[in-house]
Amino acid sequence: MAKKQSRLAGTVAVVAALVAGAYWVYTEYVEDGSGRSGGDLGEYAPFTASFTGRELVALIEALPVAEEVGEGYDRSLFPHWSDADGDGCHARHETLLAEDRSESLGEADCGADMTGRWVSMFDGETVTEAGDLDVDHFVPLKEAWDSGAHGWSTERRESYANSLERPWHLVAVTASSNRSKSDQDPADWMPPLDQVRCGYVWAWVEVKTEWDLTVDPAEAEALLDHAGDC
Ligand SMILES: [Ca+2]
Ligand SMILES: [Ca+2]
Repeated sequence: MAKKQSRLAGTVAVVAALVAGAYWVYTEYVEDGSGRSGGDLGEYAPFTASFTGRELVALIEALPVAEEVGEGYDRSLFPHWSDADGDGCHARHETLLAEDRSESLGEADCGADMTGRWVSMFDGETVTEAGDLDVDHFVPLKEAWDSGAHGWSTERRESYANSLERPWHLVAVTASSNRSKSDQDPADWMPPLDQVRCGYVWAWVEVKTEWDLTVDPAEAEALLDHAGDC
């Protein structure tokens, strides 16, 4: 009888250890953020991203914090839209071609009246007429100006305004969501679609990092706040 009880106790202890181990792995996974990093982003965004919450925090903390300039901006200081590769299709239209999901558009269709299928990452809406989309500068031109681009040459500002190298630099979104964002940073505006919030913060930080832009104190705090949920 005593032997049977001790065998039972041993089994209980092994099961308890397994449960505790599984719980530890689970919480590490969730706290790490790796469970959400890629998420559903590809369904909504024209790019995918792979990062942990900790990596995102490290990227934010590496950005220099500085007050914004707040004066001197004019949209015309960032010439756009340009056709850098001279193929007759400018950056707005190149972005629309690249982000089309209908797979029916080719270079020959480049133009203002394209019909295809786009998913607007800020609000998740599907759009079929190019005219209903704005091509958004992920980090708005005024935000870029205020956080470093005021010191750039016109050529560099033109490169920034028309950059096609990263699929998150310019994104086609519904005109209404782009106008609600306007030139605000994540301290004042985040996309209404919950699923893309971590990816939104990540892409924002990528642009700021790549282009040597600063973050203002309120923006840094907001970015870290949001990253805490990723
Ligand atoms: Ca082109
Ligand atoms: Ca800012």
